[in-house]
Amino acid sequence: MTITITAFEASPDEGHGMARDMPVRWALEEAGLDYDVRLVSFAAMKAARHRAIQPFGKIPTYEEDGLALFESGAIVHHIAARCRGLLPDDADARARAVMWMFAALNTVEPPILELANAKLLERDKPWYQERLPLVADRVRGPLKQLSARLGDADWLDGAFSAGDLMMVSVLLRLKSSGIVDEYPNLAAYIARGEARPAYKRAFAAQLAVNTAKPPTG
Ligand code: GTB
Repeated sequence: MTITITAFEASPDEGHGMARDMPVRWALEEAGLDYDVRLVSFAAMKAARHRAIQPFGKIPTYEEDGLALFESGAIVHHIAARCRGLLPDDADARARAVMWMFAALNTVEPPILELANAKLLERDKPWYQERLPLVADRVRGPLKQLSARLGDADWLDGAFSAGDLMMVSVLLRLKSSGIVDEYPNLAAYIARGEARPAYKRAFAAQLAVNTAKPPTG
């Protein structure tokens, strides 16, 4: 079985781990699965060959024998469901781990994306400075509640799971904003995720793509 994922040929963040191939790589590393990476340009992402797999013209995708998937959350779930270590054996604990994956993507991430989009797309608007604190406060709502739920635990529900993998991946987007530092237990939670050997291997692999020198001659 050969697994192939897609990633940016040249990531806008130059390999700082913000693109969504990162949680997929991290899950594959946690699972101990070998994988190939097909690097795609923005033009290739919008071409029919790629859209046949990813109808929205984005990365990442995942191909394995006859199976082709898109959506990073679905890909991470697929990887987690077929290996040990990312989803608990106990059926109830497994359902809760999947619940945390959805909470990361459906509850915690939307205001974080809104903040990122405001900073990226609205900076030149006359109302930008007035709106920004409102958008940032919408990020704080779920963070406050997540912080209260995590308390002084290492992970969200017992052992590290795909739920933590997705939650840490989502929270990492906030790192440069400083907002997460307002919640020291969440900052420590992110640091625990980043300290995992599998995370480090995944990060190094995507950084290498973006720092590789173009071939000479
Ligand atoms: N819901 C989909 C998923 O989870 O797989 C979203 C996929 C998605 O948004 N992919 C982005 C993409 O392909 C890359 S990750 N964009 C290209 C396009 O739309 O043309 C989003 C992203 C991109 C760049 C940064 N960055 O530079 O910091 C961060 C996040």
